[in-house]
Amino acid sequence: MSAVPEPEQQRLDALLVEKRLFPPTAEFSARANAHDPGIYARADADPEGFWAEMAEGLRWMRPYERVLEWDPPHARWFLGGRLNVADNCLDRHCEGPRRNKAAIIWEGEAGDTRTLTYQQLRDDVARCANVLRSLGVARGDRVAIYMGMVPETVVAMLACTRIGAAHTVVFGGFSADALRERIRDAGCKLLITQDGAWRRGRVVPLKASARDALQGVPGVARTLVLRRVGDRAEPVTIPGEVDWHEAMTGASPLCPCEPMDAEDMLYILYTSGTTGKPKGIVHTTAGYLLGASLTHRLVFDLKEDDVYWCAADIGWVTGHSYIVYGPLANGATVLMYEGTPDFPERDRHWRIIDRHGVNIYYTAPTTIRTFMRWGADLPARADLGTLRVLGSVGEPINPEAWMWYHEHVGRGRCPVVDTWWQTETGAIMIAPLPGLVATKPGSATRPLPGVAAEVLDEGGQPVGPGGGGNLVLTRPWPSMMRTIFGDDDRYVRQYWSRYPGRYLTGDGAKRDEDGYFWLLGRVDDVMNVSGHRLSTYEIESALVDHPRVAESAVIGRHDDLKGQAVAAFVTLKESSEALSGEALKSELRAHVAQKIGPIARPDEVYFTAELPKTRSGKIMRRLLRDIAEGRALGDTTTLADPAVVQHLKEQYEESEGA
Ligand code: 7RM
Repeated sequence: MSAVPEPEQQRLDALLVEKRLFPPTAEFSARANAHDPGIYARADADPEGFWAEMAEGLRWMRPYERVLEWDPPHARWFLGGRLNVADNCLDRHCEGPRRNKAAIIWEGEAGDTRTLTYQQLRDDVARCANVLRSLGVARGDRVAIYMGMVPETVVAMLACTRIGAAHTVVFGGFSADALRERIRDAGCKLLITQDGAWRRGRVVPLKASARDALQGVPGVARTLVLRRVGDRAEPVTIPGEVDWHEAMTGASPLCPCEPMDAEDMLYILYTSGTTGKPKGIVHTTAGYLLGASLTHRLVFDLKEDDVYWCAADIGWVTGHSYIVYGPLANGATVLMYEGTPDFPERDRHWRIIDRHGVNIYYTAPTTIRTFMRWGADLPARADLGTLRVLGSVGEPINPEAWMWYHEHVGRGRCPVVDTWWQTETGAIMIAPLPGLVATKPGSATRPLPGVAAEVLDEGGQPVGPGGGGNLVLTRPWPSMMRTIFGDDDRYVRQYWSRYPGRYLTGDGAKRDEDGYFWLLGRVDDVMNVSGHRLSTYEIESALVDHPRVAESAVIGRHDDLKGQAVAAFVTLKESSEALSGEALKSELRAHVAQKIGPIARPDEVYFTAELPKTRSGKIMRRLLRDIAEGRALGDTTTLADPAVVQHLKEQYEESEGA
């Protein structure tokens, strides 16, 4: 039996057809933070006025003189203004009723928990800031943070922010080489790491990787090391290391916030391009904080007593904007979980939601599809009655997964907000305001107030309803990246030269008759079959629509005749039925042909237990193309599990008789 039984499947299909539109309930709208539909028109009529009004929600140390200086493609926001992000995220809450409110409720993988109030978090951040100063870190320096999902990672980030140093968080799943490259590129002065991180009951040896990464990097004289796993990590020494706990014990909890210029750098976050070295995306102080906090409040409809959980990793931009800066600026209670969703059992997320009374839950489509594969009976056994809003981010969410999330997690009563944005945009750009916008499964709906997006054809003309093209943003926005660290030319070329004056997202999209945006994945992934442009995402959605399919990745492989041939890599739902491989393959090919058209019918279907994904859950189709075209694998440093792609390669070559 497949995880979603046949009658259930039919019911979901019927819902998709009948109820394509999910308008907000009257009850939700009445209480929603954004309840005035006029907000869109107001923001459109006077974007700078809109952002100025919104920026009143920040605490400024000195008022700004001008909202925007736009010298395309370079923007400066809130010129002359001074503020400090840690002051906004911590100190101002400590001066009022939020002082003893939980800022972070943390759950370790083993089930241990810790709660830090705003006051406690502020004190820890101030102590850590003093430690950083004592280790020679000053305003304008860069600090690398290579840690896991522990509260100290948040403390380290905010400590940098407090003294005006920029952090670059390197995801704990990255290798020593990847870490070294980022430390070098950013010119970091200090590294903060931990002995090891827990993952599925095992230790990820962060400190050992940190030691290896520092070989041949003379600029980093000191390393601050948090003990998390103690004896469970192999003993490693790093020259010039300082013990986190010892240093913190002696440090004063008094440390004033450095008044930063609105345009001072807040952080660098590296994101991998398709080719070449990773890009250090630069975010600055005021605009970023405004974007992250405003969208967090409006899109998730945050209420004072909410427990909010973003299940992303902190090393990803989603963790920066929606675990740390947005929620803390809003004085929210943030739930943070150290481990994986399947430890010790596959119901861990549902248990966490019930244990802590989570109201807002934000995760990625890949996680939702994994939950689907594990079966609806797991969430069914939980209460989940506290949930009020569900979010999705990271990839297009296919309608099947959207509906499953809505039905089985939200029990039909929580709006699902599909949030489109990028490391580069800093904050959510296209998403429903849940009290105002009717949602459609699979669509991120419309740009947020103040954001202007278009879908353009190759000639730069907006495409009409149903047409596909390049998604661009046509106006600067406060949380936009300012440059690529050390490579402004690449910033100009990559994002602003295709359509001058407009920001190229690199994503394909189409709009429907209501003007809603449907994201189609990265433009690099689009295929060309006999002169037809096909989106990998649409074929993947058609495959996932089949009751036996859990997840799929589709690529175009070079074909002498057609230009490209469609190859589909498919993960099946857990099933007790024996696989009749060939029969199922033809069934799947026919299913796609019937859903989209014969042109989209996959030439080849490969079954696989896993797909190559980044740690943030994005399928790395580029590697599948490398495999299918018999090339050496390109950069694999961002893979969650490098063994997956190696295994796939062997499997593929075997099946091709290569
Ligand atoms: C937040 C984040 C950015 C890329 C982006 C898209 C894809 C993200 C959605 C989405 C469709 C979504 N930052 N993407 N969210 N595609 N619908 N709701 O993921 O820099 O790591 O990636 O992710 O392709 O360009 S990111």
